[in-house]
Amino acid sequence: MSAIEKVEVLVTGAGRNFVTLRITTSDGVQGLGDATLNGRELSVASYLRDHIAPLLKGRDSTRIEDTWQYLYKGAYWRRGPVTMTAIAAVDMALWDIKGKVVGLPVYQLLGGKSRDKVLVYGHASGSDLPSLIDDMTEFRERGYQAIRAQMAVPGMGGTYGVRKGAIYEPAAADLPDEQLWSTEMYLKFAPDYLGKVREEFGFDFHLLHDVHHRLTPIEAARFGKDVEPMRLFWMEDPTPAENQETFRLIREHTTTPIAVGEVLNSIWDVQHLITNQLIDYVRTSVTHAGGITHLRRIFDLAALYQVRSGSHGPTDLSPVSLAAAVSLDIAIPNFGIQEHMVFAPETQEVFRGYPQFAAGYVTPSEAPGLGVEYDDAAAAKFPYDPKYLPVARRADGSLHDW
Ligand code: GCO
Ligand code: MG
Repeated sequence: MSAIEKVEVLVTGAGRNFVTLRITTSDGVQGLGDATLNGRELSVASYLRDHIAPLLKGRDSTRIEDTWQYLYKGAYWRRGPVTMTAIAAVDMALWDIKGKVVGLPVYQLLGGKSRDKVLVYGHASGSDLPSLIDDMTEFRERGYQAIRAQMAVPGMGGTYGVRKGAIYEPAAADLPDEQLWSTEMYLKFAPDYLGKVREEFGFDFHLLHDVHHRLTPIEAARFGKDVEPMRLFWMEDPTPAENQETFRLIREHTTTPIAVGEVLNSIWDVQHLITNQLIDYVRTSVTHAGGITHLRRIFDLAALYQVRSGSHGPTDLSPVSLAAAVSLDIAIPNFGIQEHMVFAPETQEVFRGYPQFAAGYVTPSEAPGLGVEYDDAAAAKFPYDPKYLPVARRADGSLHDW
């Protein structure tokens, strides 16, 4: 038996804040797991350090499923982003260790390749139409075959998904940024600029758009109908997903494909959406939805209903998360697309060996395990600095979903 000997929770602010779990076995094999929950990082660090690490010491590192069940059922309290992120980190680290022990990349342990490469989408954005078009041009030139387009709505200042310079969705120290939201203005401008993007670049690439939970079901239905001529690959998070049944109304009105899941954490959170075929893509992330073991279960359920994967993968998840997601993407039969962004230089300094982009696709590392290494000395240069995501308010001052 190769027992778990050491459990370390590593926190760094390398480009963004990241929490990484490192497990070392009695044979000296190390595994990494991503435990980053943007804006609430230290809650997961504490969950791991104070409540999970003592349970792991001495356990058989090869028993991945049993450890998952032990941590899930053993907590008594179920689900939720903090718990599921903590369990995910342990799960990824144990898959990483198993791969290293047998000398195979993790995707081989998941059944091997179902495809040669993993289609990814990049994020183009702009504060106005000319800058969005410029950014789209750049993504096209870099070889992206799928691009998400987001533009600031005039008069609304900054909004989600629009980069400020090189920084994506900058989180704020002290208090969250307050951003204005107007559904009326968004519904007026967004279909229009998505149409202009198609006019400019045509239809020989996939165009995606993130609504970021901002609309009511009937507004989302209207939006979906309005953008049908643009043939989106998907509209993402058209309405908040806590009430899964609410998607039926959107579904009944539009053929625009629907993607949901980045804020959801378990198979039960997406069960109704999937089994009623209310969505086309499930976007739960390997970090926030219980790791490789649990995300595989979600994708297998989805496959029965012709729902495909579309894993969440912004740069507020670490390169370990990307490596784990791509291990699944390459192996599962019902892969759809993978979100992809270029990590900040500081992040690249700390994490090495993660999947790299080439001509529209990424491929998993052939190194044993997940293939990612963590540089402690580099991480120490970037201390953790607490930050918050913004909040959104309507003109009357009331809070809207961000
Ligand atoms: C996406 C997301 C993210 C989230 C972010 C919050 O589609 O990539 O919407 O950008 O806003 O992950 O931390
Ligand atoms: Mg999103």
